[in-house]
Amino acid sequence: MTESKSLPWWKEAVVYQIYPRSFQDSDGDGVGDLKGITDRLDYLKELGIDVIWLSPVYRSPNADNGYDISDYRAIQEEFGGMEDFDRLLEKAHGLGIRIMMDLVVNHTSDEHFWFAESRKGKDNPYRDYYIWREGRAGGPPNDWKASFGGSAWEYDEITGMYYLHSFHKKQPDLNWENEAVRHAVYDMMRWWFDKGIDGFRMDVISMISKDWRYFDRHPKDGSLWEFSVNGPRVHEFLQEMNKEVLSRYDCITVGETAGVTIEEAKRYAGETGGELNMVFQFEHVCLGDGRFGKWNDTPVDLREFKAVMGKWQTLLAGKAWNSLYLGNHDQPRSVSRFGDDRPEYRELSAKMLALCLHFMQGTPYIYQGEELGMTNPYFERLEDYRDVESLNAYRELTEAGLVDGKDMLRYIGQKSRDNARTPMQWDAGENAGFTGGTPWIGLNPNYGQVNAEVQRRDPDSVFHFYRKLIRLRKEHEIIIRGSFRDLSPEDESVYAYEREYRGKRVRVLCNFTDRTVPCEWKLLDSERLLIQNRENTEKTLLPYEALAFWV
Ligand code: TEU
Repeated sequence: MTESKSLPWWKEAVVYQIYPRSFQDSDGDGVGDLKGITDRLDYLKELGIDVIWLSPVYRSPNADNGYDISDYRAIQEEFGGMEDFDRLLEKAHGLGIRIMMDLVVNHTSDEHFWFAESRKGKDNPYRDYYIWREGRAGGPPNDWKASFGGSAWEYDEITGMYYLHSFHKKQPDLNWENEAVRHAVYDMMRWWFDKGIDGFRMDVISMISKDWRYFDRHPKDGSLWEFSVNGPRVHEFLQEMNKEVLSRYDCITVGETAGVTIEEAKRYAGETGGELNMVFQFEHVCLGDGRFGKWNDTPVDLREFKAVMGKWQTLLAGKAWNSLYLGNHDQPRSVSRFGDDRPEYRELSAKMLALCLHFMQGTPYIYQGEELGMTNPYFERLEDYRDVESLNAYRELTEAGLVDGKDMLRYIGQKSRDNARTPMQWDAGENAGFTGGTPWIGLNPNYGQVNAEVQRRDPDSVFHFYRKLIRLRKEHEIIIRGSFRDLSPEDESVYAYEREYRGKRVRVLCNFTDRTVPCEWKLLDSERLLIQNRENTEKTLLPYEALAFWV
């Protein structure tokens, strides 16, 4: 395929995800807000990112921290007003930073006007905006289970029927088979684009087409995923969305596509266009999942990690564009999950992970605090957690006698979504500079040592290491355009890979362990060096040593 001279801007961009609730509070209510983000734009400009992905800021009753939207055209009161959003957008654009919103249209809140109307009666004009079915034998229509536990069907006494909810019962699934729903969504998207936003991250977009052939088939594990990801009409819907909306704007789009395969990704994010720019795959963050999903403390196997990352690097090349991430608001902190968050290794392994990811092909996504090496907080009491997914799982698995309470608390400490949702650590002052009030969730106790103020002053910090990685991506097109080759897939300690472009090669070596290991791949000529996280002039890799160099 002939190579295009210039690439679309989103292929050269670095995206920074903000979870507004936990980023910066400006009015002392203990919850982050839009003005707080605006006040911190200079920090993001210094980091060097190009796009901000804002987790939902729309009006919501917060059953799922904003992923349950009651008004797509209004701002969540705790976050401020539309004028605050407009000011954020204007200042971000003034700094050359684009804004990507979170599009949550697999479901709404049950407090959305559409659902309030839909449940009023079977002949209400909005009835078919949602998915209603008669119960069976005095119970739900079938045994599909919701992602946050329990049945995926909720009984509604007004019309004596059940509605489908893939997640919380306050998040009724929209009926995408209904053309009126689709066009109402497209109208809303255009409304936001016409305000000047630059794109959307699309929440569980692989789930909008349910596969009704499985309505009566008993699910393997009861999970709704089997019947709702990559459904029969999902590509038809996204091609329509692209035609009606996305193709009319110079925008960035990324689909959150749990369950996506390489073949499906080529359809969602194919280079020929027609649907989305890229997708988030989940294979690497689901490594180690077992009988109870992620609820375990199984460590990540490096060879499995390399196999997944290498597969997506090589099999999408030239056919679809990769997104690159290790963390987000749903995942544990990446340095705790994939690195080593013990104090002596936290910074080194955070830099190693960053180097490993940012030298790969695709658009990198940095989750707030990742650029500081923020870690899991390991709260010791269940009452310190807020996440509905964690709390429901604790109750469901312990009450069923499937998991011991102490073990489950340990698993939550490892995998809860709250691990990424503790307040951003700005400084060593009160509440880490996040709020002058009582934070909605506890802080990580290590904020005195791990915070932005300390790291902005330290040239060897994780923060400045990320700044350098972002700069290198812009200076060397081999990072964006080069091919990928894993040099030693079977090595249990080191991730060694190369990028090649127009006869030039860059080699990346990352020691994922706390042991010093021999490394024949290493060249010692400092002239070739692009970046390293620690000094070492031996043909070895010290604990969590990482470097990239010209070959
Ligand atoms: O997450 C969808 C999803 O896959 C989650 O179930 C996630 O993988 C899981 O929680 C990890 O354990 C999206 C949003 O990112 C999430 O915050 C929302 O809760 C969910 O959709 C419903 O909107």
